[in-house]
Amino acid sequence: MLDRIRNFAIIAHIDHGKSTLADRLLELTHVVSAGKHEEQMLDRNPISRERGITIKLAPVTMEFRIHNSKLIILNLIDTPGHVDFSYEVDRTLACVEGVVLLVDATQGIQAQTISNAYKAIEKNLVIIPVVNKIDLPGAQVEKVKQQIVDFLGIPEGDIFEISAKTGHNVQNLLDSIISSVPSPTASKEGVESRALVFDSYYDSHRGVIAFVRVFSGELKHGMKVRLAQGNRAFEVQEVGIFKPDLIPQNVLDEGSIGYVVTNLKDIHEVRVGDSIVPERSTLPALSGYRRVKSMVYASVFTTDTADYLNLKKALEKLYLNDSSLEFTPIFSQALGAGFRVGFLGLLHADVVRERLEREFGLDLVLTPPQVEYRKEGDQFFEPHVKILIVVPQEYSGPVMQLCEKYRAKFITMDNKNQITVQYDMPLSEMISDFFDKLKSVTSGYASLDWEFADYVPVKADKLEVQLNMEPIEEFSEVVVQERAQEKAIDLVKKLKELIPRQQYEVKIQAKYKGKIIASERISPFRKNVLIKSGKVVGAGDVGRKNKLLDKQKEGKKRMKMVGKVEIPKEAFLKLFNKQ
Ligand SMILES: Nc1nc2c(ncn2[C@@H]2O[C@H](COP(=O)(O)OP(=O)(O)OP(=O)(O)O)[C@@H](O)[C@H]2O)c(=O)[nH]1
Ligand SMILES: [Mg+2]
Repeated sequence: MLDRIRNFAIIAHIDHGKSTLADRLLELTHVVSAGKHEEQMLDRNPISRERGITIKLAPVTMEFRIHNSKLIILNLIDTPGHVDFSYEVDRTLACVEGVVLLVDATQGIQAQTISNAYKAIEKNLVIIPVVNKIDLPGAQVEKVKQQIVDFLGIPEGDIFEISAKTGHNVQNLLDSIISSVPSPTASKEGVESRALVFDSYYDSHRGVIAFVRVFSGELKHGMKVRLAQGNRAFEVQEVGIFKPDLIPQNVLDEGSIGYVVTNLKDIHEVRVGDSIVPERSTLPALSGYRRVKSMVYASVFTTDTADYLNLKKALEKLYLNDSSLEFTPIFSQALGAGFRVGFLGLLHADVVRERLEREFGLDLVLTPPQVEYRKEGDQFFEPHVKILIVVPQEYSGPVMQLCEKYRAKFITMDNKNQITVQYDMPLSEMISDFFDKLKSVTSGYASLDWEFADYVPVKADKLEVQLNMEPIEEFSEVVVQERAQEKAIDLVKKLKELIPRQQYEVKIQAKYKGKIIASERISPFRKNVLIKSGKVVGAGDVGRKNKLLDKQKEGKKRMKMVGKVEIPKEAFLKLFNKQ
């Protein structure tokens, strides 16, 4: 049975055509008919579809008969290319024996091509290199093949040239997947069942559904099992495979990829990376994954404070299908009750915000994503990341100059067809406008990959914003010393623009390490709604006069008292969006 199974993934840099290739493979194996499905059909989340990017791994089982002989079962997992979702790639690679490494013929090797290929190499997976999009007029097939030869050290003849769009040469690639991806290795005789959980989601009718790769033994309906690490027992309600919808099966055999309906009600009990073993088994868990960790944090409030509970419910619901989301309740004097939410990166933050607003109809105020500083005694520590930039040689100078400006330290450089350069950079710098600047100094050619490196001691402190001597938490944040002055000046200037005149003078000050390092003032002003263009309106007409005064009152309701200063809610939105 094992020799009929092939488990493989498609990996690549973002947009190089993974999901499009998956479409063609699904057609060739008759899971779907050509022209009868949406493009990139494995991208099922509406935001994924709209933005044209994959944000979740997607498994699917196909069957294929080679040359009228035996039936082969192909388990494909499509992966996201964007760096924020690289954890999905890690999880996928623990379940397969081989990968198709796609490279876009118009782009060449880019940052996630390299980082994802390294992950596959580390796991000793068979790599099938493929140049995609050869149908495009801008395709540079020979040049890109040479890049792959230099990078992987393989003969040029091993590289496939395909068009995932037209399907050109995809049949040959499929044959090669079957012939060169090894079957799963058989476990020793008599070893008990053990399956790795590589993903899970919550179904309101059937409880948690775990995605598994069976490494030994089998799983079937009615088996009494438990989660090896979570130590939670349950009875298997159903097993099945992805087509890509869930299709029940009698049994999930050794080597296969499928799902298990657990009937457990709490997604936290079925942690990704845990193993399912027989209830009485003493087998340890399979080696799982490093834990995901939030990299950037934003405070999230609803514009209407009455919506707080809806926000809470929405976050809890999203969490059921996105265990990388992390949130804790917070309270702001001006913005009310909210949450501090941790994300994998800026794109993840943006996708979550959009889902909260659209799927749950919420209107939100989000502070700009920030990194989390740690403090031991007086010493601050900030997170650093290792970044990898891939860029054509002629841009290496500007790229290196740019990195220096963002407090980055050079690690290494590799100079073959293109430059790949590594830096150690504070995460706070990377999530500022670094990527935009990188794109602009390289005419869009540079690509960037990053991973968390370490917490590093840094001179930093809280930059405290005061309005009329009162500290305002909402505008204050930890800032490194090198950036304190520019940040302070920028912040007080913006606040001066956004805070309307009050009936008394407002002093805006930024305090850092006990000193005021920037300040502005807003002179007092009394807005008289009864005077318009110098003329008194509504004179004599009491009704009109009251209406105007009521309107002013209404407006006041939308104001937030921050300390003793009234600030319109829009000011927060504008400030947070501009930063
Ligand atoms: N002309 C042409 N376009 C292609 C080909 N393969 C993919 N594309 C297009 O490239 C774009 C990206 O394709 P996707 O399949 O979504 O890429 P992906 O690698 O899955 O992207 P992520 O999952 O977001 O990393 C889409 O507009 C595809 O239609 C190809 O062989 N030729
Ligand atoms: Mg995709």
